[in-house]
Amino acid sequence: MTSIQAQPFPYTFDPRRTALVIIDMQRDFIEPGGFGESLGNNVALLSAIVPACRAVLDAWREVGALVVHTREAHQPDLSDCPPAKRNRGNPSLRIGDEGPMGRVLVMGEPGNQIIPELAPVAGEIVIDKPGKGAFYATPLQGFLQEREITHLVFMGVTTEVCVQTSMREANDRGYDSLLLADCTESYFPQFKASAIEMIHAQGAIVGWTADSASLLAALAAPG
Ligand code: TIU
Repeated sequence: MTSIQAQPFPYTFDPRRTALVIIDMQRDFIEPGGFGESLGNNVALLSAIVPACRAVLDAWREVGALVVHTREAHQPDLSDCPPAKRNRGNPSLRIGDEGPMGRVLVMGEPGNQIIPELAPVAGEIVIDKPGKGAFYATPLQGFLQEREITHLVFMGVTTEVCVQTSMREANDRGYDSLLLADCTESYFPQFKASAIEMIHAQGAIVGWTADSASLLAALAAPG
């Protein structure tokens, strides 16, 4: 077992039973011209976490533990995109519209791909999810059960939307989850800070939070 410094108290896990879950590090959220920018957001905030995410991903791959990538992605016919989601707000580009990186949030389009720095490699799981949470309408729980995974370490975007939703879904399914605070970002810094507090408040009501340095130190320590 490995134990690392975390909030509100140390997080203990067995890497063989733990998956690194990277939420929606897609061009649509991180690069100009995608869905995130079409909602009126400054995407530069999000790209700042890429080096920290890459360092964790490299260390995790070195250990040989499971990696899961998610993408917020809809079928080309939008049959899995409720009108309530497509019509929400006043985006300059709606889901399914043709944008500078192809059709927004549609599977297979250039903007829907994970950024090259964090691209999946053979043996890693890639989950296309139509909602904010990684478990809703996806095969994720079955894949984790097959591999006897009990703990999840989260990174990705955005903290208070898809990351927090996925952690709450994981919590209700019995997983012990850790969020790496410097490997997640929001278009709204105050929402990131609040989400992190909400997650570890009340004795880890949703899960734990820690800086990636704690995890990297533990993974590098001789086992
Ligand atoms: N992946 C994810 O968080 N989807 C969003 O739409 N996030 C926003 O913050 N808009």
